[in-house]
Amino acid sequence: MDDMVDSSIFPPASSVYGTTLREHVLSGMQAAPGATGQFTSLLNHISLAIRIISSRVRSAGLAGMLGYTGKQNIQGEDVLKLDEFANDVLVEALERSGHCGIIGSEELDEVRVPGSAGKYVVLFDPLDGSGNIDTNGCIGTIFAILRRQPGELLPVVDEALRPGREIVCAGYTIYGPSTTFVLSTGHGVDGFTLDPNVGEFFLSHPNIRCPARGNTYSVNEGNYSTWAKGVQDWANAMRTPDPELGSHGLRYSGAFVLDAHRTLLKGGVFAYPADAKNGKGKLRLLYEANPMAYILEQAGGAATDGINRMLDVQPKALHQRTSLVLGSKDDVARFAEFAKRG
Ligand code: AFP
Repeated sequence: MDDMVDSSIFPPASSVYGTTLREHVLSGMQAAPGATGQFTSLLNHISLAIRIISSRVRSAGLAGMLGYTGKQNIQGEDVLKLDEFANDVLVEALERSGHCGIIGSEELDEVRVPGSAGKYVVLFDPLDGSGNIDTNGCIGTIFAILRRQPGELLPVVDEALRPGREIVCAGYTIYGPSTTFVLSTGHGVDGFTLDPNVGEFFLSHPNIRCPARGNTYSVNEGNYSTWAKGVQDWANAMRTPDPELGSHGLRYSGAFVLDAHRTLLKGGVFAYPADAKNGKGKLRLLYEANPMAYILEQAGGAATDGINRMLDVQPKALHQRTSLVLGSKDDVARFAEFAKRG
């Protein structure tokens, strides 16, 4: 008997292979009283969509997926072929899951209502930073999940127009040198890396915490002349070595998902303030700002519209833009001090 394996006892997963995303999500479900498995299934569908997108991104140049579709989205932006592909894959995965009642996407004019009675609302930016695609730069996917409001018989757009504090799960993926999946279901933040040979995400960054202060700032300084005076003063302060805070390096990739990810891991601050061209800011409240704000807060960081907490903003429109400042608590607070001066 001694040499027989007791099949009821798994060896510690780390002894042979790491914890998979699937296991991680499942163990969260088992710990949640009354869980039905629908949320787990929804996340599994999202994870599959992400792996399909990742695979296509990796071969984009070979698969004829570079360049534009010739169409424009509701925001008047030219739609790239990969934008469209990523959107279609996510929409299909969510529809097939049977658990998503309302879909909102940066690439869809209106919310989509799958024919199911799914109890979740999923909002996403299918391919963030898509301006980087044709130059082989980093791009990513960002999403947020909310529970549909109890008692609603018919899904309505208002179910998508809810403040970020009602999010129950948010995540993003970076299609970079490796494919990274960062996820929060409201109990901290964990990061997973795709093993492309196995086709699985493995836990690589458990319990991510954003440092209270960092030594980089991330902003499109090309917009300097069109910022409010307070924001200009902030940028000047960041450029100037401070006796107490030291000096700050500038890091900006043009892909929000990457700039936010670096800020989450290493600390510092990312800012996309309003400017003359983007009077209300550029980033999308529902598809970019809120999911990332949720993740930053879950990791001990902060996110604001410059002054006020991002997750408390009441959305009024699906494609609403916002100014956004996120990162280390102290660095986000420092931005607000300058912004309040006008
Ligand atoms: P999309 O690629 O999804 O349209 O988003 C691009 C983006 O909104 C965000 O990823 C960047 O932080 C930001 O634009 C870059 O804007 P600038 O080119 O104005 O700096």
